[in-house]
Amino acid sequence: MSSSSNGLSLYDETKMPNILGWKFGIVVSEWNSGIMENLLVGCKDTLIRHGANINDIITYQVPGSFELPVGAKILANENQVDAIICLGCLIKGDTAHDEYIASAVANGLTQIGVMFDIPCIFGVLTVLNEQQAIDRSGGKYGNKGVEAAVTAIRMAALKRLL
Ligand code: RBF
Repeated sequence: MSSSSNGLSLYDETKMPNILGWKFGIVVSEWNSGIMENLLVGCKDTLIRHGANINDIITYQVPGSFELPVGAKILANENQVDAIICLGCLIKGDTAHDEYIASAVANGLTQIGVMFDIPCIFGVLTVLNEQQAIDRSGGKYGNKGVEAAVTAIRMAALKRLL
């Protein structure tokens, strides 16, 4: 996977299912709020464009990316959803905090997905600086919020098929 690719931001919409009636959870971190707003809008718009009802999208806010796994667990315990999308933005600083947090979140979300048997999508930017985050939240490298929504739809469809 190339860091400069548009990934799933450019995808074949005709191959996507109609998701009317499907339920989705979104857990979104508050850190780096401008970036998060763009990821969230891209994510919600994509679900709605493919047929989801706004009332079937449950959004929980958590303080930071580190809290995403527990936020996802609370959401999974309280709601029957087809998939949970976790959105965050970790920007590298002077210390290694970003590596510890990213690794904890990746492990935590994997556990939640397996434990609850619900697709739990890692929509966390792990970038070196703010410009890289801007480029990936509606900028020249697409919007990872859109990609997270597309992945959630595809995984939810796989689960419904089986
Ligand atoms: N949370 C984020 O979502 N993005 C960040 O870039 C981010 N940077 C942090 C830097 C430091 C030094 C610390 C201590 C926390 C940071 N957090 C960040 C918050 C973290 O995810 C969590 O909310 C707090 O550590 C409280 O558990």
